[in-house]
Amino acid sequence: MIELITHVLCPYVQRSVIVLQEKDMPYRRTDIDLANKPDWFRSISPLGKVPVLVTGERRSLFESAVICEYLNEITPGSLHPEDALERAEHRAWIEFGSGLLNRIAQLYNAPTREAFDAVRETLADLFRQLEDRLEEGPFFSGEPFRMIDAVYGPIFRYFDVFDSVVDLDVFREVPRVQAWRANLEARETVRTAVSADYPERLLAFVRNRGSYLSSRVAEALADPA
Ligand SMILES: N[C@@H](CCC(=O)N[C@@H](CS)C(=O)NCC(=O)O)C(=O)O
Repeated sequence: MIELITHVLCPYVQRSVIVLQEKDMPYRRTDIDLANKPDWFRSISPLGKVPVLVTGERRSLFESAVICEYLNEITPGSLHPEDALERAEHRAWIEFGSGLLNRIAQLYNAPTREAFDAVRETLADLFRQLEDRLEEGPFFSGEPFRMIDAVYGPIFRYFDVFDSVVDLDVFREVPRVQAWRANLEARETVRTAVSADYPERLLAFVRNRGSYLSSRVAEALADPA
């Protein structure tokens, strides 16, 4: 049985989980504490990062993009387009998604209101660029659900939680992005890639960053009304 070494909040883990679920692959999930990494984890994760996939033969693979490609290749059907150029484009926009994740980390770590607003504007610009690339839904390139959709589900999930405490306003005039976001949110494999208490856990994590957003989360939690 395949084992995936995971962390409850990690968006790169979520990509791998979504692909496993899209491909109907049985797997076992082992959550670890990244603040207190077990010794066995260090020996299978050269970069000290999750996800790590441990195959049935007990061989380990690290890096989510590599894991997702491997899972896609060893199972029937492909989550990538058949056309080579289209496939390359998808991979390019997957990389764009990783850039978005770095910006999201900058957002929740921004120490001041000014720094926070600057990252917010950058994110709004990035989503506008994405809007220009999107075609008719429901997914990135229509139907069917692709690997790239597995990458953006976890990205949009952050905003579902952040929006509950602060009006970020990063999805301005991007109706196709908004529709894509809603369709991913409704997808069973995307929804179930995290546990039911993910929003509370994410808010607790952000609250402890000592950042501008931490103070907004603290305010919201103290007075949910
Ligand atoms: N490029 C890596 C990024 C994975 C990554 O950054 N994982 C984070 C958690 S989301 C991690 O394990 N960080 C190590 C740490 O916090 O010590 C991938 O795609 O798998």
